[in-house]
Amino acid sequence: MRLNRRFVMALAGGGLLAACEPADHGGVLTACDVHRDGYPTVEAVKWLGQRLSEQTQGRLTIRNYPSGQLGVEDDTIALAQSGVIDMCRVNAASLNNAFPLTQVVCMPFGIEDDAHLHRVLDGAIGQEILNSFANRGLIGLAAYDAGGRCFYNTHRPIVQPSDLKGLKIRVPQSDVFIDAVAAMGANPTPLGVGAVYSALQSRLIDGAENNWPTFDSSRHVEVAHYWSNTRHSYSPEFLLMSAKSFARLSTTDQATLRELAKASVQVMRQNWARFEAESRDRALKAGTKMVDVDRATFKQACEPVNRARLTHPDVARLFAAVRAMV
Ligand code: BDP
Repeated sequence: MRLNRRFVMALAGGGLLAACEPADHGGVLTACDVHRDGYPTVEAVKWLGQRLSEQTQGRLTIRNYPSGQLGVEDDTIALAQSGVIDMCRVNAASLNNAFPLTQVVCMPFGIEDDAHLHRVLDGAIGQEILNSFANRGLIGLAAYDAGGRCFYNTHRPIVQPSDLKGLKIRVPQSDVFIDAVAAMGANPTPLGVGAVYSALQSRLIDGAENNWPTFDSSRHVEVAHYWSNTRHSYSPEFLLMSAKSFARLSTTDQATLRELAKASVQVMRQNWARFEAESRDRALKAGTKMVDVDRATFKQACEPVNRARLTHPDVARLFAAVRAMV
């Protein structure tokens, strides 16, 4: 983390805005991700960068900083808003508090499966969410899959909400997740995803909730052996661009970038399906004890959490539309 801050400070001190200025920097757009190289979100942005470079005859390229090199997602969102970096790929959960429309794709048990999520993201609802980032200095370029999030812990199999009682479960910095995990019976503990491995190891937390790929690639699989198939949220990933950096591009380059970002969604989906299955198989082979749960009781426990969000008229309107697409 200290290194990340040093890096950012160096950018800030060393003419960081020049670093974002395509003309001064050979058109290098900086992007970041908390995941490592090879993870489907990182690969999708790499694919996007290669096509962008081809289509602009090398004028524009993307330099990606994976593995959380630029800090936790909350920090990278702020860096993109201020134009210190050009792009960030973050999960919708990190956006829930500042961008309420993102809540409609995170609210517990709101999305049923990948196909339902695709229908929502590919249509008017997805577009409205992407457009909403412009309210606070960001351009929504793409929304990527993240699969179903499930609980995993170091103590015991969780099959019903009462099994979560007394467990400290790490959650992203999102009121939706904090409230949902509390409603399901656990003690929610917000932390950056990069801190989860050591927090599990040191018993600061008892578990977390995430998808198979994060469980496997962030090595949580080594310390938490009980996995419960709750699939309580399909919270997707977003690729966002700094509105300041976007405004510096010509309208033709803006259109090219938007089009390629859209195309990268399909590339990512194909990679994702394979990567998710491989991650799950690897985790099961490594000894993870997977249990199916009574999803109806978890869903019921979360109803007040979702009801409380419906006081926001746009969230209420979009959430009703999401449910109508089941
Ligand atoms: C993963 C997302 C990542 C989030 C992480 C989290 O891919 O962007 O940072 O969850 O829970 O699934 O914080």
